[in-house]
Amino acid sequence: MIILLPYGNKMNNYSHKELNTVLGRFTVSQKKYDFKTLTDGFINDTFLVSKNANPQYVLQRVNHNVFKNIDGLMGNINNALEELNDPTYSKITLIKTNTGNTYSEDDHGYWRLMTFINHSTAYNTTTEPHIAFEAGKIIGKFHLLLENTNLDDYVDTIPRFHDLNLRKEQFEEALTTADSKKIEISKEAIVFAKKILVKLEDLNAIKLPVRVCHNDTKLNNILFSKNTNTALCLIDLDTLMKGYFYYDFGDAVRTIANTAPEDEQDHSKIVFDKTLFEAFVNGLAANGPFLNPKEIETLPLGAIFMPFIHGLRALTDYLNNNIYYKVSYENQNLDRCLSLFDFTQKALNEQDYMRVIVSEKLMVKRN
Ligand code: GN1
Ligand code: MG
Repeated sequence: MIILLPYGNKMNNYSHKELNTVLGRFTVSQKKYDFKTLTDGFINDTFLVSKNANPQYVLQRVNHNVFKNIDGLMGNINNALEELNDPTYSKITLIKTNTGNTYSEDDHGYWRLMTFINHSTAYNTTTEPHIAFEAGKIIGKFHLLLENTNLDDYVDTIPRFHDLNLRKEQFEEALTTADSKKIEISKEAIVFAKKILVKLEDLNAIKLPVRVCHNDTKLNNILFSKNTNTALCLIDLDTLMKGYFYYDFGDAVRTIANTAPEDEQDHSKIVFDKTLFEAFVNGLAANGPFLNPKEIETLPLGAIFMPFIHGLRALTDYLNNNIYYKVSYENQNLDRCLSLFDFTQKALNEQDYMRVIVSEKLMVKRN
């Protein structure tokens, strides 16, 4: 098997000395820190910074190939951090550089340093309704806190990130250039993609309020208290930009109602778990009403839209020979696609059920 090196892999090969030099440009006490590479992300390079085995900070090199507008991205995060003030929301803050900036640039790229919340953890998957509930509660809180933020202050850091027309064009383009063997291997996925693309066309026509969304609300982007399992905050604010609520709903559902990881190869392990789904929706509802009826109507489709669009992007990247996502083996993008498409189908089978649940729990009851 060919093991492809992760995209931009050199980043993970920094020596502690080099990373300490980067840290020296930030306003932290100058000690010799230890670094551990965190490998869960597919885009940036992330390091946990510790002193005497105590985690203190998270250092990140932002992937400039993906995020072209670093100033805009950091500006978005700063704007949101100003609004995310609430006793039940623990936010992560950015540590300034010695020159008062929120990031530092060198030959290797753009670096930023963030505070680490002690005794916190994140989960890739869960079987616990309490975790699903807490995830819903913190996502709802995040949206409530950002409800009145000025949309004009936010730039689109990845233009058309969740635009299905763009993802369709990129997929069709990949089909014209891909290796014929790859097309053959993924032929069932290609047929499925074409079918679902038609099904989701109507979603575009619905007029919805534009909100500042997180746009990557998979479960492992939520931080939990290790002691109480209370959700603390959302992390990874890079894709924070304008969008529709169903994006954040759907991305959470794909990783919470499914107890299997997103590249699970044994599809019998991929499930749409109703207990977890309901716990998640209950968590959203615990914030009181904050969605309009049209937004609520789109949620069941959102729960197929998000796994599907991620599956489609993974398929496109597989056909393009893994130029976007970091992969640890050649067919990982295809495995992610097949698993995400499987969940898409399972969520599609539960459309009527989801419609009942979201309307029962999230619609304002009028007497
Ligand atoms: C990427 O690197 P990470 O895990 O933050 C991707 C998300 C996907 C995710 C797949 C900018 O995020 O959209 O949900 O992989 N981010 C970007 O889990 O493409
Ligand atoms: Mg991300």
